Amino acid sequence: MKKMKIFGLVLLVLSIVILSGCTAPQKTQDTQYNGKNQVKTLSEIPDNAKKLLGIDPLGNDTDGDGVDDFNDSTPTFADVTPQASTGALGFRIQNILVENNYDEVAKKDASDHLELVLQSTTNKDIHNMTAYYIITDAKMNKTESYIKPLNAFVLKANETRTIHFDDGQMQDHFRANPNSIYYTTKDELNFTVIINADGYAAQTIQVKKDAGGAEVPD
Ligand SMILES: [Ca+2]
Ligand SMILES: [Ca+2]
Repeated sequence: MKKMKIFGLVLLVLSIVILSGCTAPQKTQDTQYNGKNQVKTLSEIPDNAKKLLGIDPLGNDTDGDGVDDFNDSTPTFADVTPQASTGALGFRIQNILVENNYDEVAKKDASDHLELVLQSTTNKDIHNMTAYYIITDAKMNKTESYIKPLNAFVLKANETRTIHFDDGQMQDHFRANPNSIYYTTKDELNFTVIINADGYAAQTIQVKKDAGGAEVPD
């Protein structure tokens, strides 16, 4: 599938999803069609088709590698590996959680999601942090990876703060792909997370999500 243009995959899925008006689309170029029931833009792909494709219905570049989903042959795998930031130690990843079902800050239940506790070790605020995480399902032999700039996030001097990857609706929460294997499989998953910050040494952590898991608060 990784070798297959998503455009081709879109057509395959749409042929399943769109059962009416079966006029065969005429391909005019790699990313566009003309005529009835023909996809012209990424926004025209139905959400249920995006689910089958495993991409984020709210985003145009699910994996954050700069290539929009429509033209990305690997829409859930960042083809560009971010260069690790270098410099003095400015922060640590104090903890990583993948099955926590309670949000201490919001004080309410939460579905399984990726969660990191970042600890500043400097007396300066740290801006421009980026998360890069890789999820591997050995059973399915499938790997996804995502580049997520932590927009507007500042790790203040000497503070410890938790960031979440979920629906991204609250402060310090960032959007994760809801159609990721994180949510669509109960296989054991292995995570590697790298946090980059301009001027500071990149930090890496790994964690395993047990098979089964819990996709709803427990
Ligand atoms: Ca992409
Ligand atoms: Ca990609």
